[in-house]
Amino acid sequence: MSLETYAPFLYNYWPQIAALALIYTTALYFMKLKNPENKKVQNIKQAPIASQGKKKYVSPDQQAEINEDEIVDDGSSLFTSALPDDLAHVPLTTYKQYSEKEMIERSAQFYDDMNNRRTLRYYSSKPVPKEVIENIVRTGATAPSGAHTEPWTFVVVSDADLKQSVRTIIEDEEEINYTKRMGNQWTTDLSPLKTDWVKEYLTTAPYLILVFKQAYGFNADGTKKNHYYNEISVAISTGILLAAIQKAGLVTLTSTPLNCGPALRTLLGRPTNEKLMILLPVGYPAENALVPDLKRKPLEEVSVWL
Ligand code: IYR
Repeated sequence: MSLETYAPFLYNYWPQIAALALIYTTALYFMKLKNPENKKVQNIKQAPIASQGKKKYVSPDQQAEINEDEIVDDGSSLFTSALPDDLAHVPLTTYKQYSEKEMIERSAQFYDDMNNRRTLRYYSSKPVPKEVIENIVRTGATAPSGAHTEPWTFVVVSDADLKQSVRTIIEDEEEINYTKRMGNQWTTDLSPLKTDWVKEYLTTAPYLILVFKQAYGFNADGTKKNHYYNEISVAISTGILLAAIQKAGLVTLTSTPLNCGPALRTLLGRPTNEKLMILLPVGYPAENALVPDLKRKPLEEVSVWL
């Protein structure tokens, strides 16, 4: 019952077979190294960093944490709309027209208000009425969305312990971002703004609004519901939120805590179809708060008129 009797080929050629298998697995390994894109989800910690050069640089914030834009279409011939089939179409009674003079004044006034908006990193802990924040969030949620799916969740945090937990998660991760992930070009670009991984505003600002996009939703029967254009819908909503914060006389910071999404989502008890897009501390400015003296591009530089 020796190998020689039962598998003479294997017995005679095992060194050659072993060598071939080794060459084959080594070749596979190197081909994978050269072409990592076929990996479905890249681990953010393995992202190529800028200083390593050569390879096309994909910044960590360009890498999706979940596969967000999967559109469900099972080929069924029995589709039902997420909105009621008999949805009424009613007269536009809320529209208000202004004279040309009023339009010019109003648009100039709004530009002036918005042009005075500044991203702020230093906050007072002075309390803000909850009703103001409720109105701000309501305003953000007036944004248009793909097929009116309203694919957003605004998580409003005012609890001191929870704010501290948010801060700990973000500071731990941001330290790695600044020292390892962002790369020299990115940190050099940011250095005039004097930012770093210490985020005091996360505990001093009376409110944190964490804006989540819902990559998809659920129908009443539990099946997946498509949230078309969910990312741009949430981006528009965030813009409106910023305008509402400004209009209320408060300040904020458009913070995008890199690689903290899943940990914050878990901390706040949000489901896996939701992905953190932006975190906005909201409050009054700290006394003597400084802002970088930035200039905005003039109209001629930001627009083309044909
Ligand atoms: N998210 C980091 C880094 C940062 C990135 C950009 I782009 C900025 O404009 C500012 C900061 C932070 O919040 O510090």
